[in-house]
Amino acid sequence: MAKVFVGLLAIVLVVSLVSGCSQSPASPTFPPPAENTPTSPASTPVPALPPVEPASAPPPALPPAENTSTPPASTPVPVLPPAESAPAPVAFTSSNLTISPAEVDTGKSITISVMVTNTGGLSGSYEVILKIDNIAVATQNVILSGGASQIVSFVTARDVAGTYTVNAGGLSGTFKVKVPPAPVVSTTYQVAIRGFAFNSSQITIKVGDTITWTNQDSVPHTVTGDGFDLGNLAGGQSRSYTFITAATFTYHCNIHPYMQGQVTVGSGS
Ligand SMILES: [Cu+2]
Repeated sequence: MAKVFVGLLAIVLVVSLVSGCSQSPASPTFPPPAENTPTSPASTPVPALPPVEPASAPPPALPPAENTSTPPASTPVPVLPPAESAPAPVAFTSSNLTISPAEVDTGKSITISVMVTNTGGLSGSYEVILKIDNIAVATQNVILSGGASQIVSFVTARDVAGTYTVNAGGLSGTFKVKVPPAPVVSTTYQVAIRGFAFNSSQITIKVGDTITWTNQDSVPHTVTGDGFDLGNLAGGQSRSYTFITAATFTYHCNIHPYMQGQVTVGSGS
């Protein structure tokens, strides 16, 4: 009989397992098998993830690529030697600006000079520009070997009085142009000696003026004054005297003292 019960139990168990019926009292024993099924499928996906990581291995491969690219980048290094072979580029400086004379009459020449130096090691050219009142009026081109200097000169003139600014080769200065003093305009006055008298016995002149006396009589007369004496003037003879001092001069004829005259010399403003 006991064998029969065991056999029935076994059958019940098998039937319940096959049917998957949870209503049987043996259901508590099912959970373990159920757990096994879920865990095993879930565990397989997880291992699949690690393979993804190997895919990230390519990055390590990139570095080598970079290494190969860097060598080309190092090619600029060869460029450095050429730079060393050109250590003395052309470079110009200006110095010693001179303006002579610093003050001049209108229309007179002014010489403007500047020293240009090539401070570089190579020969080169430089254009010196002369500006007067910020307007370029002349240029000169100089060619200098490395370390050489040259004085560049300009000559100019201005017809209008005033102060002018100069810029030559970047250096600045000034010069002044002034109107020359008005030329002294002198006048020559005529005084006749006629009829034993000085015609225009009183005359007013200015410094620098000249008086010419002419003896129109047939007898000699003299023109004798304070500080001047023209001596004897024969009939028809003329003599002149230029007054250079502002003053009043009286004069007479030594032969005929009653013949008198006066010259007033003004400063001429
Ligand atoms: Cu006289």
